[in-house]
Amino acid sequence: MRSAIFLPANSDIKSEQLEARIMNILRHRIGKNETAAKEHDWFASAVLALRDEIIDRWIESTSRTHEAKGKRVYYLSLEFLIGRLLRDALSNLGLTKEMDRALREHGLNLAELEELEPDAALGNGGLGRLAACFMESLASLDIPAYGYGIRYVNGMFRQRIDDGWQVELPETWLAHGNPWEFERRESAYRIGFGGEAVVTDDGVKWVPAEEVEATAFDTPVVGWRGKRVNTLRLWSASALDPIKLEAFNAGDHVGALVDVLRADSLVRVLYPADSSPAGQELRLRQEYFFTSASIQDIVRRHVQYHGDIRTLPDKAAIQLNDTHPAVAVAELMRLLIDDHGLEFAEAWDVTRETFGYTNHTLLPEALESWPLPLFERLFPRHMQLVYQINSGVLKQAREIGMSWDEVSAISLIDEGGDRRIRMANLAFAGAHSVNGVAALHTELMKTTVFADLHKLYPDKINNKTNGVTPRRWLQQCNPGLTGVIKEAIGDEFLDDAMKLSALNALADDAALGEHVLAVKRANKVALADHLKGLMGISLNPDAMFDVQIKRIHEYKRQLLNLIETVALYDQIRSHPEIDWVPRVKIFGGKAASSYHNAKLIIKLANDIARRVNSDPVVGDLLKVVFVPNYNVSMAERIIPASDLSEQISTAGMEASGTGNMKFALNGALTIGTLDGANIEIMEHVGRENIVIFGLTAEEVAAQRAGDYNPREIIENNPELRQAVQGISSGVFSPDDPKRYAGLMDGLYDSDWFMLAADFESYSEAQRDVDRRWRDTAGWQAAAIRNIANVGWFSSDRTISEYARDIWGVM
Ligand code: B1H
Repeated sequence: MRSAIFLPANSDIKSEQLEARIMNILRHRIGKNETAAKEHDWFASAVLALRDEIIDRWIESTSRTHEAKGKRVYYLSLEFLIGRLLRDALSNLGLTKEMDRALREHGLNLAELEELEPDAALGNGGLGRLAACFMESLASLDIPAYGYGIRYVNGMFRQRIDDGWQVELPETWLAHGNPWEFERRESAYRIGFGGEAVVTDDGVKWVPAEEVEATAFDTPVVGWRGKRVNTLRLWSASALDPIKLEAFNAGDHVGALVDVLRADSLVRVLYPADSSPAGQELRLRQEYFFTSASIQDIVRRHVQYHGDIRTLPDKAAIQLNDTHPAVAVAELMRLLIDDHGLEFAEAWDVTRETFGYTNHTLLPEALESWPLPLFERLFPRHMQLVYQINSGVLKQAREIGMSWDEVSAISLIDEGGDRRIRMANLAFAGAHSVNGVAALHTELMKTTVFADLHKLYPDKINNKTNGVTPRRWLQQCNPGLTGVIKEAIGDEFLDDAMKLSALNALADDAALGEHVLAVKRANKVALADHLKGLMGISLNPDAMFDVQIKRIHEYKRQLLNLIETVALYDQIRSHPEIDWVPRVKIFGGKAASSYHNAKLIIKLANDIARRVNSDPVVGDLLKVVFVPNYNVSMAERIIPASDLSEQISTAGMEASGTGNMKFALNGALTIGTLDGANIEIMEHVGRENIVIFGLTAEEVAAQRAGDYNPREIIENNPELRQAVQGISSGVFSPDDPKRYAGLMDGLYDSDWFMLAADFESYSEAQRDVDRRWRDTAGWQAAAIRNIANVGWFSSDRTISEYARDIWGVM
């Protein structure tokens, strides 16, 4: 890796200096004295004091890259699910204790102040959180990088549960201002829409019908030990003409503001769809808006520092986070050809060498495609370029003798029915690297959705198994466990998660097992206290905390978990005398606003909870909790307090999963299918330290293609039948007995997600979990072996692989 002159590894600023800074800021920037200061003023002062420390490192990092004339990585993502930043920045700078002390001088508590920070929830789920982990790892590995996205005014909606139903409320994370961001008015670009492509003496030029301005807001991203501070650049939109005075003076006061509203709508709200695209025009406009601003920014920077645009691939690696920014391929081509005068062929080489594309899902409904007439209306020049790119691609395909079917599968334009632009095909063709996010997913890319493109470009597809940052997902969220690990193996693992493997030698050490157990129990008590305050429910911290937290989606099979919960409930009621393992079943997650079945599953979880939790026969043996408004901060509380991690998607459908990695890192055992990264987790922690059940991806495909008969399975399994019939007949919804009839009918009739096929194996696996739980020492040893062997799932490893194989920066 590059040599570097770092500022001191851990910041050597003292708590007295920090305190002086805070008091100075409170007085001179916030404009209050100690008597007048409210808690938000203290929070802002603490952040600003810390920010001063960050800025020095930020400027130092940036000038280091300038001087080295180094290559930069650009991560384009419509989502960055960051969460809170205060604890992260303090911890990465080694200033947590100093800040704690400084605040205590004034009777303040750091943990309480941390709670005032809203989650920056500019993402839906795994894809957005991965982008946030990647940003942190890029800085930690001292790789010069920019994240590019949208500064949504309203991020992921806040979920309220009203009478068991999800209600979506706007999340106003910017209400108290955002002390982390810097507006960069000098970095502004015009973004066009519509109009026409005009032929001039100087070549083709796009003359848009509308234009908005994109302005940059920069947030510093602090790497581990403050090594490097990178930039997350989020774009906001404004009208070129804030008010149409002519219209205003003519009395049309609303019409005069229409440009402002139109610009504002671009950055107003994150589309709350996970793993399924929201196919509206506004979404396409959002995609182009942030992509164009980012590409213009990258091109401007390159020309400014390096002169010749032809050397772009030597100095810039642009990674497309799924197809949401795939229009970047056409946008860069446009700038290279129309603005910089490159020939098409030359521009195409530069483009392909610059871009990499990451695919995150193979769900057919999730593959983005845009109606051609819409695309052409908004981007007439890009449309021409897409045609030109396509003709080259199709020519190549015909040259190697591909069949008509293969050629039409490769085409960037779907000619079946209404004509549509296939964004994945555009990204595939326009990138030199196309990667999946776990080994199985990457193999399935080659054999299913991208089989024909893979045949044409056999060297593009590669695997980069996802990872998570151990700073946030171990050190910060679980200081207790971090301390126990330090005691046991020293602190090398803080800098290299692979060093956690030293715990293997101690896995059967009784003392370590007890320490890990004690930390887990303390975390469970803390979670139980929190949920008591939040929901008024009392949980027994000695019960097994069995957790499924993630977006609600049928393929993730929360419904399988719920049906098994009902089956368990029925059994406990029939045999309350058996020594059942007490369980707390914890669910959390948001449903896309328009996803009917997902919302119904949330209601079912709440209906089951109400009935089970008030049943005196089961008492403490079974509790069901649906935690409202699951988000990053809630994950940071729940994961360290979990015993069992539910990763039970239909095999072949979860591209990777990243929650699975966080749970294992915090010593939970996984019950899971052979899907996504679960497979690699199993390979790392060992088959004996994970509970695997269910069909393989191949078996799922075979069953679907064959004569799969869920009705027969349900009718022949008395436990399953009773649970399904109970739910279907209104046992949990006496107020509306037919509420779940349709949901359950779907299982009998088609069961696309193979719940019936996997139920028996899942249920047996759960009883196997019970048996393991009764052997406390054995459970602890398995938990330690999980922690010891998931260092590989650090996003530092993932990013090192991207850096080496795709970006050429390490
Ligand atoms: C993932 C998405 C996604 N895959 C469309 N695809 C979206 C698709 O708003 N949209 O239109 C938003 C998100 N998200 C997830 O990515 C996978 O399901 C996970 O398995 C994976 O771990 C994660 C990160 O790679």
